[in-house]
Amino acid sequence: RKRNWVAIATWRMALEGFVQHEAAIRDGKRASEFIPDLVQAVEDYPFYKSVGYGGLPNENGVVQLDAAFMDGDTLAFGAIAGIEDFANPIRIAKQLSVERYNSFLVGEGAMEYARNAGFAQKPMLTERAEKLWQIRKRDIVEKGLAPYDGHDTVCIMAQDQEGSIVAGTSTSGLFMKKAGRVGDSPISGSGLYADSEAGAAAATGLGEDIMKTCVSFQTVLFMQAGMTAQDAVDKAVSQATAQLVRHRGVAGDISVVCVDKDGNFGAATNTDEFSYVVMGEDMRPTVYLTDKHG
Ligand code: SD4
Repeated sequence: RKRNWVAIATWRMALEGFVQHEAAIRDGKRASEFIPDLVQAVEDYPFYKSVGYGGLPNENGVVQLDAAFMDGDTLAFGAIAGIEDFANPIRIAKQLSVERYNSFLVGEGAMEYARNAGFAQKPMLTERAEKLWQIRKRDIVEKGLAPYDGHDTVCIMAQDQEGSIVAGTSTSGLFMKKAGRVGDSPISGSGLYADSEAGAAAATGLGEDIMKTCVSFQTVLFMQAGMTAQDAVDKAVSQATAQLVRHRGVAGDISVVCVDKDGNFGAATNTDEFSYVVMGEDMRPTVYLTDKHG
């Protein structure tokens, strides 16, 4: 046993997956194996509107999903974007992470790869998501509502007993996004980053602003420089927010979770409410809430 065990996930919706897979994790399952399991639990759940099955569709009424996987032992990184009708984007991202080339595929090419590799296909638009899409379309016209709203990416990361630090993300992106729009979630350093020598971080919020600030990479760099998880994430989120405000006058929602190699976790947000799930050595997943005041 080399290091302290710790896992953290964005949003309360990750909780059931932790409970479901707790026994296998307790038995010593490695992070590279259970991170996809935990992400898949969220992808499979039909009532989470922002990830996987039941995720909200784009402007054209089509569900397009982004996902990424990073293994901090080898820096293996795999991602897909704009994929339609595959049940578990995280599994495809994980498989791509071991490819020497072509580790990030989008759209048609990603789907061709996934079909050839035999990944499970499934119509991902649910009746409920379609109904919400119809309502939103009407509201945008009648009430002048902004299309982009209602988006919660799942990001899960852990350090296991051997000291491997692994992270995964999966999302349907922004509701009513343009066809082909890619968010931060599958982009290294923006949506996630993991390095077993330092720690891991991942983000949820307005992808367009997260990409502008590479906030996940910044959080890991702060940990690499010796900051604890919480100090690193506090500084990275406030710095990114201030940078956006300075340059653009406004900053979108940014929430980040992280773990450091000493088994500490951290979470920070520039929003009014951000929930996350933490599991430590006691193997009891717990939901926490934070806000922009810490
Ligand atoms: C995106 N960051 O595609 C994602 C959406 C999200 O909480 O996380 N929302 O921009």
